[in-house]
Amino acid sequence: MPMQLTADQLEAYYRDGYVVVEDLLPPAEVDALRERVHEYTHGGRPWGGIKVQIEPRIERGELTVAHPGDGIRKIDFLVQNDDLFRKLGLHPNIVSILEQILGPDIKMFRNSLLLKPPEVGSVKGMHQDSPYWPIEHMSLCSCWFALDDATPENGTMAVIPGGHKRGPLPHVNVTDDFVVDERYYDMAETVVTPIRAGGGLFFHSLIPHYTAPNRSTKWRRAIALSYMSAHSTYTDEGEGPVYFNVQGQTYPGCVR
Ligand SMILES: O=C(O)CCC(=O)C(=O)O
Repeated sequence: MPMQLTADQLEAYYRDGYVVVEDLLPPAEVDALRERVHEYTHGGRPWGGIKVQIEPRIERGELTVAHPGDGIRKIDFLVQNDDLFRKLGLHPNIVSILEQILGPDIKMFRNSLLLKPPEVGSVKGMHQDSPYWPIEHMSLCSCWFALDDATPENGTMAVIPGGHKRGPLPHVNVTDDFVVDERYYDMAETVVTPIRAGGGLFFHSLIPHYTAPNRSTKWRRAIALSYMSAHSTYTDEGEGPVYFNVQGQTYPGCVR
């Protein structure tokens, strides 16, 4: 039987905007995913349709690393282009939890492997996801899946419990980032969420969250798998992209 949230966990998700679920995948499968990431970053595995972003300080020449793979910050579209990551994005344990939250018709909005190399990975400032995304209703759900033990030292996720109920907050541009205006939250409200490799943080697209820099000597690799109900609508110009279908049907006038 695939994993399910208990009634208490589901209530916590609605109340707090997040829930941590450990042991979504057995260790051998997490090892295989880590090995696959290493093949892309350090082993010369062809990128295919995968999109890569480098740490901005490295791009600007402010920081150098021994190997180019040590400076990668983000890799998009692995679920669409890599067999192991597609299996993860469609994993029954993840999808059955999403079905409890989003209902039976589910599309993937994005998947981004987020890398914080040791002593290089930088901060991702306090933000909500929905203000970045052209999707209504603003109630997408992401599973931030930890490929390494994610700790306060290496930059695990930190959230403001219940902050999703404040609605979309004003964001401002700062160097290399787009963050919630500091007048709208207090850092004392944040809760840091350690997660073991193989576990995930399920979180609402309006919850304010951030990750600290990686100040440790260990990698922090995680993949953000973001899903939406197929009843969602696309709010930018045009019809929008055809999103990766996770399960169920598409509805007229809704995301394709
Ligand atoms: O993993 C990170 O460092 C940031 C993740 C994040 O902010 C997100 O998935 O929305």
